Amino acid sequence: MKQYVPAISVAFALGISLPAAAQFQKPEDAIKYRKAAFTVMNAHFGRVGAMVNNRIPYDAKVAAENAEITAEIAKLPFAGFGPGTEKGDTRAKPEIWTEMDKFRAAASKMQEETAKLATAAKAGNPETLKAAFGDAAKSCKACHDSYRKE
Ligand code: ASC
Repeated sequence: MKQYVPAISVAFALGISLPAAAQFQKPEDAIKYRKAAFTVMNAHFGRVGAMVNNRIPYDAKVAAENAEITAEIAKLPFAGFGPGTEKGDTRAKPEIWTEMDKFRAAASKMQEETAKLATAAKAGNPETLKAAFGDAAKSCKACHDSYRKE
């Protein structure tokens, strides 16, 4: 029998930083929460990507705002991967829960890279931003390749 454990204790157990206490009534709520966080992160990271790839004009202020939001939101989704949240409306692979240390390491790496992205964006140099964006995107992809279904 799987037992549902509130996100806050899971986050502490995993050593993942929670900027604010997220709490879920049911596993389905945790799944919705983590997906919502990834969706918001994608919108802001994508905005930075559009600049880096010259799809929209480079604007240092807009880049810095969006990179900052990306780095903040990056702290959120992993609270939603507690025990009991393996099944449901999710593309998360079961390996997440059998390789939780590796998953946690990949999550931390992405959090580090998005923090570096925010720092790079503040520096106001598009070339520096581009390099940091590439590193951050790699850290997203690494996790998707191992832990997300198509
Ligand atoms: C994005 C986004 C991702 C990553 C990934 C990088 O903009 O939504 O999931 O970049 O595609 O390879």
